[in-house]
Amino acid sequence: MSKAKSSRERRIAPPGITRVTRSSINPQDSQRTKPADSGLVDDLSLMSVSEQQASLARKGKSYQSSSPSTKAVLSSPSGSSVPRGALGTIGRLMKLGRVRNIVVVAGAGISTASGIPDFRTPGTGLYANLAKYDIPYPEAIFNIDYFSDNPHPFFSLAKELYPGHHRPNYVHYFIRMLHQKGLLLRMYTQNIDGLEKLCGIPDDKLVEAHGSFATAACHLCYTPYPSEEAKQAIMNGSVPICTFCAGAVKPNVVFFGEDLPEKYFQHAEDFPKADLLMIMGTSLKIEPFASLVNTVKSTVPRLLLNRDSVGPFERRPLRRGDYMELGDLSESVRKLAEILGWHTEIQDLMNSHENGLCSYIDPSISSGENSDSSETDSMH
Ligand code: CNA
Repeated sequence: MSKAKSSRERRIAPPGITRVTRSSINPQDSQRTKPADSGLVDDLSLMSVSEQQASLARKGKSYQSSSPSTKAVLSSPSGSSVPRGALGTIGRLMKLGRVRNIVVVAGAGISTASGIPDFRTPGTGLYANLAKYDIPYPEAIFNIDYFSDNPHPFFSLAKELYPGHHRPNYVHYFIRMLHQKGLLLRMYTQNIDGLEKLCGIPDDKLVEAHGSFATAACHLCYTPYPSEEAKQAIMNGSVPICTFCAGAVKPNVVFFGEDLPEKYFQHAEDFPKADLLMIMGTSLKIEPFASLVNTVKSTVPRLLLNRDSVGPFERRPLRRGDYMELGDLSESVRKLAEILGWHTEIQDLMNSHENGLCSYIDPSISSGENSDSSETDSMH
């Protein structure tokens, strides 16, 4: 135990970078409150919603897709019609070519449609169903000290989360379509299920901020361990043991108190460049990831697609340029895809991929191997 602690304390951040570890504590929200000053947001408010809707937005009401207002349409300069509401606003902006560098921030909610429970959804979330793991408190399952004493609860969960059991869903393919259309600057995901890679989002467009199962290492001395062997051991109910120090090996999923992968620090360049932030399926409760959403320019529109309002979107009034569509994520994303005229293309992509006809995807990705280990380099 003490060995584990001292070992972790030896971890250092890359040169010139403040060491950042994963934490469940959400510090004081640092949302900037200065008024937006760009013409872009002015354009948005003019073209997106009626005065009445804008006023509702400032009071923090969400644009429910099922509400009558979202069924109304506005005429665009090109003569086509776009529904009102958050999706209509963002869809229109995208169609006008005003958005070219989208940063997507995602969480477990994008994978629930693939059959993977998230953390916090009441009833179905992992935190509501932890009795079978026999742990004293929910976060223990991702606590490195707890793992050091007893790796079995995490390994039980890992059996369910290991890539290979689940398929990407419409939301993943929508994000891949953003990339194919040349609009995706980067996707930052907290997920460890590997579905982003599996649907074909390339490594250079993806930051798996909480690591992944693609590589494995000793949790004490960080000696790399063959990921396939680790998987086999975990699937067989045994603990993979480090050949160097006999510590328990774990997949390179970032636990609370552990350093985030080096790739995460790319955010310092990406977020200031973003001209649209899409936040999908996350409760924004885990730091430092959650605070990323506050690092885009104050003039940049942010779209939240989630079942409930979270993070800075809980504030009243909403920041100018903040838009949210509350409800089922797959439905919301599908509506946005329809507004953009991408729905059929996404379905075709999904079908061809599912049929194994899509040559875009690297076969080593779909077989669960990983060709990119750079993100875990800083951990060893
Ligand atoms: P969370 O705290 O469970 O939040 C998920 C959010 O998504 C909640 O606000 C839900 O309301 C929302 N949501 C869930 N399903 C839907 C849906 N169908 N439509 C709309 N909204 C939905 O999870 P976070 O991602 O915020 O927390 C970060 C943790 C979760 C990360 O560190 C992950 O490692 C961890 N996690 C990942 C996975 C995965 O990889 N699939 C699964 C479970 C937990």
